Amino acid sequence: MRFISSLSKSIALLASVVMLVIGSLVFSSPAEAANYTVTMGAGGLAFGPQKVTVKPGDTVTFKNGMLAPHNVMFNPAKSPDSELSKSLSHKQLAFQAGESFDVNIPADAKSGDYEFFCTPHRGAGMVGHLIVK
Ligand SMILES: [Cu+2]
Repeated sequence: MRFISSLSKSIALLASVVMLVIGSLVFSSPAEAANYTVTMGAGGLAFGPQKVTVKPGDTVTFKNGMLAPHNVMFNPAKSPDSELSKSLSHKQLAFQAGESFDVNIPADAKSGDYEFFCTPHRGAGMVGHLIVK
């Protein structure tokens, strides 16, 4: 009986260690969501940087720089997912200095190159790329 009792204690101890290891793996493995900032009107009528690489779950903050107003419209024809392209778009123009808005990349976002532009300055070449890895 004493043997069985100490055996069951050892099993219980082993089980708790296994649970601890599994628990730490589960909670540490998902990469933390990152936040990136893109300036609208960086050194002229341009996004800065013009290319931002993100992972699903990340957030991109678009912030007014110079020569406002700006907005961010994703081009459905130049993206791997036209529906997502539309939902990521921020049609409303930002007029105020330093004004910003966030674009959240959904957890199920399809990877690829999403092209976006600023409506008033598209002709001037204000175009950028969001690369979802
Ligand atoms: Cu603009």
